[in-house]
Amino acid sequence: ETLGIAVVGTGRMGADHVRRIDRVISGARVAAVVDIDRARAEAVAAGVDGCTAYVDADEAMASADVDAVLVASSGAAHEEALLAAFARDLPVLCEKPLTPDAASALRVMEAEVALGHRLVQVGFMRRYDTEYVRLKALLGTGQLGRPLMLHNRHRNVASPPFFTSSMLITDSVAHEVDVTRWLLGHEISAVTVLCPEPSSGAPGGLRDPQFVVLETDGGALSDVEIFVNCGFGYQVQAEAVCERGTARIGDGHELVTNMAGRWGGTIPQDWTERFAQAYDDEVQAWVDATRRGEVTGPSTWDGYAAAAVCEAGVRALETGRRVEVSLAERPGLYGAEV
Ligand code: ISE
Repeated sequence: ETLGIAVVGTGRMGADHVRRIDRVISGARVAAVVDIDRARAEAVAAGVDGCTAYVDADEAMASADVDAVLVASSGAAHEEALLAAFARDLPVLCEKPLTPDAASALRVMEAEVALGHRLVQVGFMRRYDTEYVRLKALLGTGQLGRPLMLHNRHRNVASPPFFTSSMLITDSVAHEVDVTRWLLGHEISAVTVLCPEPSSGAPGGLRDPQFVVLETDGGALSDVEIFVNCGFGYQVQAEAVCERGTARIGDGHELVTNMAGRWGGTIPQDWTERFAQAYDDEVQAWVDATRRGEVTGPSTWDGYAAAAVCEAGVRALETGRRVEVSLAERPGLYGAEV
């Protein structure tokens, strides 16, 4: 049976997911869209057969057409939407961040644990990107030996007007926090943030770029250059340095052109382009698992751990100090694997 999905939030990511569910993936349809801006919800619903527009998420979730929820509203609105979905026992794909801070993420996790079964997959889409998947598989073979360091570069063309210095960590580096935990199978134990004199291309007062160092409980280091006003393109690169070799992804050398005395390629301009395949596979995997009655992929624990690390990161940015991460105990519901 086709899965009826309510998409909560019809901004950039929500609208892209509506298009994806409607036109790209199989086994699901967009039954409802929700937005506090009624006109925006109605405009999106008008483009999809059999889709109803709502202003209130709980009302959409009460509809008999809705079997599952995709939360793509702003991070601050996630907790309320998640708890509403829990009250109706509806499976959820929740865009990152799970919630904006560790305390609210912990509340969501405790509510899911009280239900006694998983309902949430967190939208850390890089875990579905074919390059990251290959890197993880290679590290898993042990051929390169034990990973010692990860070097990450994360560049955006320009930051949106509402971006703050701490959002470089909570909104952007959140992805490297997740891939570091996932690739290495370690938790992150401490964070240090160093900043050069900001780029003249950064909007007034924004600490951009930043250099973030993550220490893991498995004795590895992961550094992140986050630069959200680089101006030239969207780049996400990672290199694992291991005892017997290194492995690198994100160079974007798939298509190399020779022309007029130069060689080169093109750089994507944003994440919907760079991670299109990852998003498609992520949402398809979520739909397939949901139709089988399963919940897979990054969990509420992963969302909570990312929130706790990012919160420590923001304190490290503000104080200029190394800040240790303290995590709650990992509930049995989420198994033993990082
Ligand atoms: C945005 O929210 C994302 O999730 C993108 O993947 C990231 O590159 C960007 O920096 C964030 O603001």
